[in-house]
Amino acid sequence: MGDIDQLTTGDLLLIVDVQKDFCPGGALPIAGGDQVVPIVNAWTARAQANGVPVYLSRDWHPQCHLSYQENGGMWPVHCVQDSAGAAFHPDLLVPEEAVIVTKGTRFDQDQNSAFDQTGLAFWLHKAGVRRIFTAGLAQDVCVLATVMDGVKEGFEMVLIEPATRAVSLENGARALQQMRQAGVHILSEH
Ligand code: VGL
Ligand code: ZN
Repeated sequence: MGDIDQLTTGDLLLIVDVQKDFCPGGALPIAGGDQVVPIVNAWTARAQANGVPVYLSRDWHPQCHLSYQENGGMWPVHCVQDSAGAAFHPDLLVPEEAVIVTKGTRFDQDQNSAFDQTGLAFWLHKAGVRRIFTAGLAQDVCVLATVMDGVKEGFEMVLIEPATRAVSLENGARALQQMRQAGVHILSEH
């Protein structure tokens, strides 16, 4: 394992769901969601400077989706494909060469993890990625699911904790605990 806060060959930066709907003023606002943006941007710049690939996932639901309250799910309507709210935060640095991972497109189930039925693990293994730095929204939902799947897929997972925010603080604390127990490295400084 390389230095834990040094991006190098074999690393990947995976930014989870930093979309308008998850920020204050959005359809499913997370407190302080927009505050992750400058931290994430600094990591993106660092990744670019070190030749480390940057991937960004986005929640991208059909207009009618099982996770919506109107369909018996637990969330308000959010991240509808091609809607303004589904766009990345306007200040988020999205390099031209960044790879977008679209998830949540199934009508019949949620895909909280960026690995869930996307083929992402296959691709990253093929590309020689061994360690994945993650950040984004929400710490207790899609970041958690993505990080735990990353562990299962055999990647060394690093969470940039200051660049995440939880829907629920209580669940956020639980999520951190769960990740720690799974062997995830939690960076508490940026
Ligand atoms: C998310 C709630 C519903 C997330 C997605 O990206 O964390 N949260 N859909
Ligand atoms: Zn969603």
